[in-house]
Amino acid sequence: MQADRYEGNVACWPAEFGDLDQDGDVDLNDFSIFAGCMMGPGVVYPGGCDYADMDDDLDVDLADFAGLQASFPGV
Ligand SMILES: [Ca+2]
Ligand SMILES: [Ca+2]
Ligand SMILES: [Ca+2]
Repeated sequence: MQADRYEGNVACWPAEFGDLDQDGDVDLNDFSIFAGCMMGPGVVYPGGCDYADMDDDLDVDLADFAGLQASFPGV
């Protein structure tokens, strides 16, 4: 019997908060994506930026940046 249902790189693991490019870490690449998505409070973010909306209120602003910062290792 082999139990090989658990593979190391399964993509269905919930994305870590802040990993905007979904490469498994939170680094400066994610920050640069976030910067391109940040439109300010109350402004609906452009398509593809849903991961940058940390607090899920349909904009990308400083509140979301705080969420990203909290995910950044070493901060
Ligand atoms: Ca990343
Ligand atoms: Ca907001
Ligand atoms: Ca938001």
